Amino acid sequence: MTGKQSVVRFSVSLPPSLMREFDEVWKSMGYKSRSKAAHDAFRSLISEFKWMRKKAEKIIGAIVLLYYVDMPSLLDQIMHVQHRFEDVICSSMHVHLTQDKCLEIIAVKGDAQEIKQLTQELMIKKGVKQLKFAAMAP
Ligand code: NI
Repeated sequence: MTGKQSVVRFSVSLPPSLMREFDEVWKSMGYKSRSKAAHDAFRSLISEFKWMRKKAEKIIGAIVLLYYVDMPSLLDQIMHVQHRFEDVICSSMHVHLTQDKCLEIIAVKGDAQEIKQLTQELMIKKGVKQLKFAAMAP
């Protein structure tokens, strides 16, 4: 095995507005080169795709959930869902954001179908403002 992997160069056709937006984003994020930013964007798309396609495979990631605490019984419901999926939940963190909003970060590991089911059950609850799942490609 040699140390460093070789690279492939190729050309991509994009609308100028998308390229401008991409350049603005990676520069403001602190990337030093477009290649490194594109590399990470590719990696992120692949992770996302693998997660969507996976059936019975194992995945790891985190569910980030923003919800209103003043919705009747929502807190209880969110807790009960998490108890039912305890075999795929490694850990969770609750942050009291404002008077009426909470953020929950749930680290998950295990069966992709089960994790998908968990995110869907949380997502559809009334009072859940936003849910994101960050899948990592192990
Ligand atoms: Ni809270």
